Amino acid sequence: MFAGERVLVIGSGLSGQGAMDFLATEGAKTVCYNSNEELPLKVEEQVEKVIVSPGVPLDAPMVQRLRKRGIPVIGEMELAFRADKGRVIAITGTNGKTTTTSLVGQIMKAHLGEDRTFVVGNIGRPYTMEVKKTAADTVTVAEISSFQLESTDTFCPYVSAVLNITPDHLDRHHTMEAYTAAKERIMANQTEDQYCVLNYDNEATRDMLCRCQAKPLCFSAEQELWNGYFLRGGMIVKSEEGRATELLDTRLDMKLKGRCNAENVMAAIAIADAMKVPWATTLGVIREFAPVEHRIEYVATVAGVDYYNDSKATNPDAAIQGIRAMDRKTVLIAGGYDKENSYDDWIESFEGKVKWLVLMGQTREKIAECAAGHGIQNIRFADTFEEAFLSAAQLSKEGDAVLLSPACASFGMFKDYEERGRCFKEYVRRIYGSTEKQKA
Ligand code: UMA
Repeated sequence: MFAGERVLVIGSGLSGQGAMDFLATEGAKTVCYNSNEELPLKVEEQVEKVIVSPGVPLDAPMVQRLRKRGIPVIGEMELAFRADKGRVIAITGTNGKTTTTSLVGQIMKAHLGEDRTFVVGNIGRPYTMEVKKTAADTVTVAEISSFQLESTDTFCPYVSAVLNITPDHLDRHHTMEAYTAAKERIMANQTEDQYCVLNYDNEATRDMLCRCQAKPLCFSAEQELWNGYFLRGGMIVKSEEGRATELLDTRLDMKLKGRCNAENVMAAIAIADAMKVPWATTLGVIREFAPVEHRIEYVATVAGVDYYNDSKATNPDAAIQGIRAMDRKTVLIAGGYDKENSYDDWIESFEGKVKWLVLMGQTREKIAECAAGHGIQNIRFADTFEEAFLSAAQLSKEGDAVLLSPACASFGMFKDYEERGRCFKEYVRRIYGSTEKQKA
């Protein structure tokens, strides 16, 4: 497909490396640059195709200059898709896509076998690194971000899913319309013999129904659907022309907790159904599927407050994912060992959700100063982890979340992030125990 062609790969991260290796095996002549680097005129003049990494915006001057020259620009995702020999399941959404993708990945592995299922994309494994292994009987489960969708062209999954769309990444897409349009590209090329899973409760995704060419499969946590998957008193139900079948009890049959996870599970069920996976396989995997420990891990709901353990967020980048996953007012516990990171991007990602910031450890002053610079005033200091926890519990109200997502290493306070996470869960269990006693 690329033999002998001169291809420029922009971005030298994971996707860039994947694309370079893939293109080398195709016999292309590749060069790799980051978009802030000077591209020699000779290279610019000779390039025949351009592959962009997801982190590189399409309005970056380098990309625009190459486009003006009429050189085709596609993303790493599109590059891999064109070489996929099997069927593709693609999952996007503002929240829940990693959980849903790994759950669907496990369901497909249980159904087809480990060697016939590939889990790729935003979840961390570049698609180009796996695509050479695909065959007519394999399935690729891809988590796709709006960044990756923006640079697609012929991308057309057998099953697509848009879990929800709420404001995010506006620094990159500028408007909600542009962000939504990027997400909608997931189904743009689909046809009526394919499937598209949509969240019926979310306005933006419900709106997509009227533009969807594929067979729509809807799920709802709020209302009963004539056709689709919905919650009835905690039960996930499938309805066909009003005929309802109970599938599983979210309270008893799932290790994943919370409404968001009920939605993720309904989406996974719809996808598995479209892939004709037997119910026993799908439901068996869901029953056993556990969230990753210490990574945005739901712990419990105490007095109407949801507690999340994201102790694994030992740097600001990881902590951005933690706060992004919260869909409500949050009391955030952060701080720890100083790795001399910058906290600006992380604090900007709070987007008004953090009602109190409880800070501990060596970095507390530094974070507080940075937060104050971004207009955050509700800050509390704690001398110990226990004090931080108790203050957070006290500052939260019914309907809020308390999130431990420190953005710093645990060194100096704990052996490692796992010990910090276990300690947090222990504190949650303690207050859970005492409120249960009070109720009794
Ligand atoms: N770069 C430029 N110009 C820019 C920005 C970056 O040249 O304007 C260069 C950097 O110098 C660096 C390279 O691009 O050399 C990094 O590329 P990248 O930012 O695309 O990151 P990758 O390492 O290729 O990782 C990407 C995804 N990252 C982003 O979308 C930002 C990873 O998602 C994904 O796991 C990986 O591909 C494999 O598919 C991460 C992410 O943060 C988890 N995603 C965002 C999110 O979930 O919110 C969308």
